[in-house]
Amino acid sequence: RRVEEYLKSEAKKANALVFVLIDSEISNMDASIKLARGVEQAGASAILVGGSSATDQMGMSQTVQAIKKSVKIPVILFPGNITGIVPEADAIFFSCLMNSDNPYFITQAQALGAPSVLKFGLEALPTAYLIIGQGTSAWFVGSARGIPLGKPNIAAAYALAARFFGMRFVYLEAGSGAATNVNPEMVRAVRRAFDGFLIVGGGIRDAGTAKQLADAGADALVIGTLLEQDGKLETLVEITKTIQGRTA
Ligand code: 1GP
Repeated sequence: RRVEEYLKSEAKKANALVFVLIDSEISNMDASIKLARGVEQAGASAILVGGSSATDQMGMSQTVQAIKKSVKIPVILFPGNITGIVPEADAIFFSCLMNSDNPYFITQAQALGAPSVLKFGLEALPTAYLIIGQGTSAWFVGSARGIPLGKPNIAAAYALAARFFGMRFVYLEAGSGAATNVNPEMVRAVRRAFDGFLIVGGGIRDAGTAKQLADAGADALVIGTLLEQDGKLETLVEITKTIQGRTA
C-alpha cells in the first residue's frame, strides 16, 4: 500500500492535497509532459490519468509512460472503463460508480478489469465514486442518477455504505467542467459519515472555493479543466499555497 500510505501521510501535513487530472485525449504527448512537470512544481501531490471520455488505451499507455519518466509524484489511473487500465502507473482508483443505474459501472467493468490490474501490478485504491448533479460527461457516460447538489444527506448515506463495504476512498465528483462544484455542506456531511480518504472534484477553478472544500474536510481536490487553459498554472500555485501552505 505504498501510494495509499504516501497519500495519507501527505494529507496529514496539509489542509488538503491537490491532484491534477490529465486527460490523455485532450493533450498531445509533449503538452502532457510539460503540464505534468509544471503541476509537480506547482505543488500537486499526484497526477491522475483518465476520465470518462478517455477510451484510447494505447494513447493512455503512452501518456502514462511519458509522464512517469518526467515526474516523481505518483501517477494514478482514473479509469472510466476497462480501457483505462494500463501498465506502468503507480496505482489505480479501483472505483465503483455506486449511483449508476447500470450494473456494468458498479461491478461488471471491475470484474473484467481486475485481472489486468493484477497482471500490471497496479496498487488498487478501493474507491466509492459518487456522481453529484447532472449534465456532465461522467454523469452521462456512467448512466448515473446524479445525487442532487442540495441533498448532502444522500451523499453521506452512500459514503456510509462505502465505509461499511470497507472502501478506503470516497470521490465526490461533480463532473469535469461542471458549472457547479460539490458544495462544502455536502463535503461536511460526507466527512462526518466517512473516515477514509475523501476526494472532491469537478468545477473547482479558484483558491477560495478550494479553501472552503478543504476546510469542510476534503483530503484532496482534483483539478482538471482549469489547467487546459494556458497560464492557469498560476491559479494552481495559488490553490496549492492556500490549502497546503506550501511554496512552489
Ligand atoms: C473530473 O473531478 C475532475 O473528473 C476534475 O474536474 O475538470 O472540472 O477540474 P474539472
